Amino acid sequence: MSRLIVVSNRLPLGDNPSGGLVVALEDALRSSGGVWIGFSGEVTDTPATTLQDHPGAPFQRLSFDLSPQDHEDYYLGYSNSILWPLCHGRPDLVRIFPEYVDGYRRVNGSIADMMMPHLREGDRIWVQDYHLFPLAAELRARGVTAAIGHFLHIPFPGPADCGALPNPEELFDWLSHYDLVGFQAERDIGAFAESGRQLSDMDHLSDTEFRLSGRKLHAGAFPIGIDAKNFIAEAQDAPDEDRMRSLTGAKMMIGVDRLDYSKGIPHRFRAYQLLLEKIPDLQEKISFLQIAPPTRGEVEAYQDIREETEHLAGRINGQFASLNWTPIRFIHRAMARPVLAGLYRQAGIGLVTPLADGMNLVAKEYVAAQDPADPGVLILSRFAGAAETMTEALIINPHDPYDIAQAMAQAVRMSLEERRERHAALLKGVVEQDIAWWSATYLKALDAAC
Ligand code: GDG
Repeated sequence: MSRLIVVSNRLPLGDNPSGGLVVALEDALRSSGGVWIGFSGEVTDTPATTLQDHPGAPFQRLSFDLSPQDHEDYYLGYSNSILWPLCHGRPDLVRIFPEYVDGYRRVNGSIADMMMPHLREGDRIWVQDYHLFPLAAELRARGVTAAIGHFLHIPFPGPADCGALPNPEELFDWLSHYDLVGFQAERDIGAFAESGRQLSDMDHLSDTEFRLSGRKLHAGAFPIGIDAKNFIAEAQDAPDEDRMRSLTGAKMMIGVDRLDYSKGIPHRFRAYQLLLEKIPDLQEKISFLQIAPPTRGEVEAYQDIREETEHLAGRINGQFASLNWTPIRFIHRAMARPVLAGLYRQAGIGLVTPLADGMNLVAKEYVAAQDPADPGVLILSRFAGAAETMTEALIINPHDPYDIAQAMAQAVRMSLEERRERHAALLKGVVEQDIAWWSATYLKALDAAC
């Protein structure tokens, strides 16, 4: 079997992997051998690269630091102030500076330089996510002929958003050097096909084959999953947080998201406010726990979303709280994974309302964590990639507070029989298309594409 080279923005450096994606990529590396390459997380004036053996496994980890300038231009700049907002339909939040484009090209070129001595004949290279679009082009320019695949974890932008890039033609040129481009959902292939048709010389050869800048490119949808078996076990073993229940005596609704403007957190707060106004009987019978750990705090748009969210939570609590009931608890820090699993299990409603999202793993974790005998109800945005497969959830339009509030009321009142039916169907999908399925399916398609 040929070796696997994984490149991702962040390299997990601990000895005990956490999170389904890390486990899956490590498993793939373990069975084929190879190297995992990524940013160490260190921003320093004297950036270094470090090669380490992975303890007890036949692969190595190659990490690189970033200079403050590269971190600003490549990571905070082009990746998170241009690509992220555009891929999530927020051109109003884009900040374009020529240094960002240069920095993005520069860092991808340096990563390619750094990789060259570690590549061998017959390797397969799997590039993860939007930070690294130019990597295949950079490697090809250095003579690499290996199979190179890309997987995009976030939505692919449609023509209007793609057109707001400072360099839309270059994006398609970068992509043309991959053998396989993987997306989360069918809708992303549609957006890719349409944007490519309008903004580049791309020809559509078949449902999954395109010709771009004279090269043939395969595209496919590979919906990412979670480490379902482990997550189910973790939720079953989680200590029952009786404290939560006795504090509220109410049905708990949970939201878990990085505090990102794409996740629709203020929209769901407003919907909850509407619910409490329109159906006062539900006051004190429902409570909302929102966990939203901080992320990318250096980017202005993230400071704004924090202020908006805290303000709304305060206003709703001020309007409705009583001596023994707090309508919203908003926690702006990360919880340990087992605690999270236990909280999902206790929550009668899982609220996942992004305005745009590649997949959304929280939706899958919530389903996996439920007690099948008495499961909770998932409310899911139609704009999450997960909505393509998780059709038994209550699917809502996250821009419409009436629609979300109506789904909340429906969830509170849903019969046990209906909850069980919906949950059984959802769980089947989550278990069958788990993270191991995802990586195996992608790598098989990469082999086939070459
Ligand atoms: C990107 C795409 C795509 C959250 N808070 C805590 C915590 N989390 C964990 C969740 C979940 C993960 O973080 C978030 O995953 P999502 O999929 O919801 O969203 P993104 O971070 O935006 O991920 C997304 C994903 O990539 C994979 O391809 O699905 O669309 O945007 O696992 O549980 N974990 C812990 N404490 C927290 O407080 N331990």
